[in-house]
Amino acid sequence: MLLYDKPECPFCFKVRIALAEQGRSFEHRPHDAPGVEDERRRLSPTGTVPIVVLDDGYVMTESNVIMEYLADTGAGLLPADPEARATARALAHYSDTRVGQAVREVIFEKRGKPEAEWDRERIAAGAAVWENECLPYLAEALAGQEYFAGAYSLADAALTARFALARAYGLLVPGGFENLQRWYARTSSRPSFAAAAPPVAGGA
Ligand SMILES: N[C@@H](CCC(=O)N[C@@H](CS)C(=O)NCC(=O)O)C(=O)O
Repeated sequence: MLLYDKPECPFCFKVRIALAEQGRSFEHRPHDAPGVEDERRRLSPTGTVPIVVLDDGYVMTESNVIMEYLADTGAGLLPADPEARATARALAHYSDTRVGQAVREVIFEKRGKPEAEWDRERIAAGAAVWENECLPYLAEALAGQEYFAGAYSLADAALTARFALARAYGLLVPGGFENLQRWYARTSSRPSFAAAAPPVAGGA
């Protein structure tokens, strides 16, 4: 299996977590290596990463298609119960959409810019959605459980990637969300996190 990816891309990060959860080995093709941009455009209609090329040459684009393929062909990413599977998929979708939008506002504003040039209003808007919408919703979704769909699932992989990137750019989980703090400590201490995290989130 060959993975085209970008270290800080949250969609790639969650796929790397899922691959590590399943103990799959893969060859890595960084998005900016020489010639890779042309390959990406040939393999994917949008040119975005992640892209997976299986050993038989089959090409998959879109992170959620890849996550579902991994869940279909390996263990540990979707529970057996149909309602728990629906929960996992719904939370993975929420991670890609609402959580992603909030975190992106902060990251895109801060990354590579001197602090003096940050647009504080944009950062505050992202932080407000994170703290006032995303964290309350997720704390309730997690209530009484160790992982979002009961057992570890692709929802945890997706949210772990978002939370790690959020944290790297100063969006923390404050007091009042203790179950999310404990969940993050739990999920980020799994070996898959160390295997998949980009340097900005403490990885190699
Ligand atoms: N819907 C896509 C989104 C993937 C995406 O937006 N990837 C970004 C990086 S985070 C990308 O490849 N952008 C083009 C580029 O970096 O050249 C998915 O889930 O795979």
